[in-house]
Amino acid sequence: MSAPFFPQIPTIPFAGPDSRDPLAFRYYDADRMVMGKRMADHLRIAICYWHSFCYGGADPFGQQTIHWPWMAGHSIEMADMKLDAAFEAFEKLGAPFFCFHDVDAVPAGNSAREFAENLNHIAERMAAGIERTGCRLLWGTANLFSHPRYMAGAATNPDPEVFAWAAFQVRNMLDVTHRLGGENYVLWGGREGYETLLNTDLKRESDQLGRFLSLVVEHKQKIGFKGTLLIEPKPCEPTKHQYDRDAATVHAFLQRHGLEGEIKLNLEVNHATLAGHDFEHEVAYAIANGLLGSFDANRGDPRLGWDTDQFPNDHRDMAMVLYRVLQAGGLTTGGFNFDAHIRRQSIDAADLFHGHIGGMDTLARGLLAAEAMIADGQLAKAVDDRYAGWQCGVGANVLDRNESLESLADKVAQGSVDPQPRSGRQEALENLVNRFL
Ligand code: XLS
Ligand code: NI
Ligand code: NI
Repeated sequence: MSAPFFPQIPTIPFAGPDSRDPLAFRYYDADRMVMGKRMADHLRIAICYWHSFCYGGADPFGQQTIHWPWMAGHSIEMADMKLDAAFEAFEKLGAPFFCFHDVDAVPAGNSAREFAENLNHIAERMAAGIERTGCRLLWGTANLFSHPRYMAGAATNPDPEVFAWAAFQVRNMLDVTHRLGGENYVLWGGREGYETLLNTDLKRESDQLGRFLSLVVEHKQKIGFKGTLLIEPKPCEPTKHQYDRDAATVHAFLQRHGLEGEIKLNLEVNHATLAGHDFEHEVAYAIANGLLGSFDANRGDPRLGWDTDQFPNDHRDMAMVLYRVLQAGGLTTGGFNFDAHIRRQSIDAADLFHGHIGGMDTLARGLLAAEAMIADGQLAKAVDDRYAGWQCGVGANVLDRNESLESLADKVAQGSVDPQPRSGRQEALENLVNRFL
C-alpha cells in the first residue's frame, strides 16, 4: 500500500441524526438490526470504480476539471495507484462492495494479449485488496461501448468480428469476476441499439444479441460461476434507441430468446426516469415477474433529460422502493451500486466522500422508513383488502379455472352479479405514507 491518497479524510463514523459533522453518517449504521438483519446486509452498498476514480469532470462541452494523481498517464503503474486509492476510499467509507468495468481498472494496451495480461495483473492486486479490507465485488462488467470498434454496437454490430471482440472482453471479465468471488455479472448494452432505422435490420440485431447472451449463459455454467447475470435496461443514450429499453422490454426479450430464469435485472434510477417511468414502477415490475436483481442508485436531475448520474439525496425517493424490496423478502445477490459521480465543480477530495456519505445516509433513511411502513402494516392491508373479492366466490372460481366466459355471462344475465363502486383511497394512502417519511 502506498501513502494515503486521502490523508485529510478519517474513517467515516456513524454519529447519529443529530450530528453536525459533515464527515460522519447520520443514518447509515452498518450493524443496526432492521427486521432481523444488519442494515449493511439489507443495502449491500457498492462504490463504483468508474465514476469515483476515473471520472475527470469532462462533459460534452468542456475538458477535465478533476485531476487525481493516477490520471497522469495510462500505464499499469497508474492503474496500481488508482487501485490503492480506491481501496483506501472503500475502507474509509466502510463500503461492503465495489463494482468495476475491465477498462476502468486497467489500460487496454496495444493488443488483446496485453489487455488480458493487464486485467490478470490487476485482478491479483484486487484479490489482495478484497482479502485485506473485506470490501467485496458486487459485480464486474466489460465496457463494450467506449472503444471506437463498438461504434455500431457490440453483439448487435453488423460486423461479426466485433461480436468476437465483445466475446473476448466478456469472457475475460466473467472469468475475473468469478475468480474474485463477484456476486453478479452485469451486461449494459450502451451501443446495442440504433441511430437510424435506415441502416438497421432490427430482427437480425435482436437475434445476434440473443445469441450473445446465450453464449454468456453457457460460459457462466462452464466455469461454475454461481453469481447472477444481470441486464441493465436503459432506453437511449448513447444510442437514439437502446434495445434493453426498460424492465418489461428486457423481460419480453428474455422470453423470446429462451433466457428467462437465466438473467435478471440491474435497475438504475436514472434510466427509469429516461424511460418515462418512476423507478418504483421498474422495481415493482421486476418483483412481480421474478426479475429482481440489483440496483444502480444514481438519480437524474428533473430539469435535465440525460443520465446525470447524481448521488441519491432524498430518502423519500428510495423509501417506497425499499418497502417493496423488504416486502419481497430482500435482496439476494444484488445490492445498491452508486453509479454516480460528483459534479464537475466538485474538485476537492472531500467532495467524493460527501457524495458517498449522503448517498449511504439516504439509502439508510429510506430503509428505516420502509421498515416502519412494514411494521405498521396498514398500506399492505389496504392493498389486500382491495383485492379481497378474489379470495372467494366468483373471483376464486375464476382463478381456480372453474368459470368460463359463458358461465360468467350467465351469472351477469341472471342478475346474480352486481359490482359495487369502491374508493381507491389514493389521498388517504398518500397521507399514510407521508407519516413515515
Ligand atoms: C450507463 C450505465 C453504466 C452501467 C455499467 O448509463 O449506467 O454505467 O451501469 O456499464
Ligand atoms: Ni446510467
Ligand atoms: Ni448503471
